[in-house]
Amino acid sequence: MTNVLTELVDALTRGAVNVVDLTQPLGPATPVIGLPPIFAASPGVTIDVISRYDERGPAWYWNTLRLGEHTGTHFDAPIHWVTGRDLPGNACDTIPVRRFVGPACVIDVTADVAANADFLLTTGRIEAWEREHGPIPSGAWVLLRTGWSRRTDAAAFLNVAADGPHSPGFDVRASRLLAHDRDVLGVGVETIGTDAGQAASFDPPFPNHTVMHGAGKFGLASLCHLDQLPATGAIVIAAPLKIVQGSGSPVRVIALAPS
Ligand code: 23J
Ligand code: MN
Repeated sequence: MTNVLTELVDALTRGAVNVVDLTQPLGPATPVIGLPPIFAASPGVTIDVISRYDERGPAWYWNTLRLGEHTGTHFDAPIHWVTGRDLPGNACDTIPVRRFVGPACVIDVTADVAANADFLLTTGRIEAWEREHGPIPSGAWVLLRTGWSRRTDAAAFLNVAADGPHSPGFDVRASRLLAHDRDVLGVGVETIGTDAGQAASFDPPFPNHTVMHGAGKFGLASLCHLDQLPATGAIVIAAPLKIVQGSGSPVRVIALAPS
């Protein structure tokens, strides 16, 4: 007897399917988003030892964690944004688990971002991608491959200038196309957040958060290894911690990809 799951296990064993880690390490060196100073800031990561095979606990090692929900590779739930505050199933503990698994559409704009750190994905680029790869299916993650995760130095990753941070993102019309016309699960990015670095001054401010979360869609930030995924054909698994009324969560994002 075979079924799709025994075939999957067989494909994993044969190496026909790879498990790709799309997650950045999470620790005290993890950079956190800098918002305009009039807004409250998220803290960095603190890890304190409770015991480490010592007088505090002779046979066990464990730590306490302090961190913001939106730290490192993380999930954005619709309740994160005011536009999604009253939607059903909008928080980490109430989103149906079915929505934590979906196909990936990877849009590669690495060359554009190398030339312009403020690059925004446009509807035209999405439509050009669809002419090559087919329509973005309902329930897919759209992953914006920018090469930004190669910026391993925190200052280069945040890329803050006198006028604020500079990093790529989405034109508001692209966010609307993906959320309203394609019914995606959400968008995933290699940058610190799913809006462009300069998005605090856009109209509306933080347009991707505004549109996606208002439509009940998700976000994934600080992804890596998107260059190991095909444009279509991979499956993303991204399940946030079941934080009661959580607005987001650090997450281990993995993809199943054909070898
Ligand atoms: C709060 C305010 C603005 C932004 C963000 C959080 C994020 O990017 C986030 O992690 O959701 S842009
Ligand atoms: Mn976030």
